[in-house]
Amino acid sequence: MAKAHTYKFCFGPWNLSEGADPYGPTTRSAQSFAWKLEQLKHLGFDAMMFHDDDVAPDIDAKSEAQIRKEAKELRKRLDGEGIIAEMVAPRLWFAPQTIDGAYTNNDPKCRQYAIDRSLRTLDIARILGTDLIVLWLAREGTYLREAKRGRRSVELLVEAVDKMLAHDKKVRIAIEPKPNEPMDHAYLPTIGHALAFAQLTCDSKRVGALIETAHCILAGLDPADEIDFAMSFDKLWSLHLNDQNGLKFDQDKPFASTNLRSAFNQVRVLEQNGYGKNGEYVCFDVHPFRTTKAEHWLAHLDNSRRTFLRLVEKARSFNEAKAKQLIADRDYQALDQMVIEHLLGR
Ligand code: XUL
Ligand code: MN
Repeated sequence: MAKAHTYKFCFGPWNLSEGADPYGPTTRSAQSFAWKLEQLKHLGFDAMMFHDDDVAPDIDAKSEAQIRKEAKELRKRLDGEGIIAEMVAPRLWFAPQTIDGAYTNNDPKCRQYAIDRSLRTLDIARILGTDLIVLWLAREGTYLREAKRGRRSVELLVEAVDKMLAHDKKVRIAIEPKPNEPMDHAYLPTIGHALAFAQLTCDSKRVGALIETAHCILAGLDPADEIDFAMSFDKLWSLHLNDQNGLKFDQDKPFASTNLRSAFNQVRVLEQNGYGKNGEYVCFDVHPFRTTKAEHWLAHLDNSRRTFLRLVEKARSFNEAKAKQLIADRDYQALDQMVIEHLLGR
């Protein structure tokens, strides 16, 4: 077990969402961005993750100079409040140009839009003081596979990432895989795909991954194994912990809400691999339930962090010597019960 260390925590403005879903409107009235920033420190979090248009709203209508100016203003505010910018991600799934994909769009003008916007995101990140860009490749896939050629799509993704790597020689790109939603099938659905893809880029050392619990579950994979896999390559540069109840829509439930044992195993492998020792943050990509009243708006973030810290204690107090002995005896029945009783508090 790696030496004990403390974790740093992070969330994004979208994690204080208003409760809208595809079937109904918001259930809480919108709060200002300033309010969201204020809550971060109160909750004991250290950093915020940003989409490009959190920094410069209505970004497509703004000049580069205006975007830089707004990024500088935000940087000043963050410095003043002692908040770190963990990453910036281009929100490439809202614009009319990205209806049929961003980097893999069949229309070259639309692909150019996606690349131009991504390069601006890199400029924003530099101003905010982070070298980490997250790419959730939301619409890089198809509703039907005959609509695009898979191999061509991989080449287009490489081309786009290469342009980003060339634009800023210090930037690191973390791919956040998700197998589906909004697309039927996404092109980089798992960590294995993301890390294999990195090898095709012009500077594979600067292309890594971000793991989200719910996305692993949607791919039918074990989140703890995905974490171990990425960390075997030193490529886990960020983390979105949450939970997910089976193969349904992306639920972004509070961490451990569905599967406490899986959450324990995720924390245990983070501990074993020393996640966070190179400055990585534990981010919670969680949403309040639609039913949540405004006065309980922050509870899902506070609870996720509390649960995480309790599970760190559980990982650190797990009787590893006893587990090793049971493994040597191949007494997995006893090992199973030992884990259950440990989580139950005995
Ligand atoms: C989508 C998702 C995004 C990314 C950031 O499922 O998880 O919120 O984390 O673009
Ligand atoms: Mn996420």
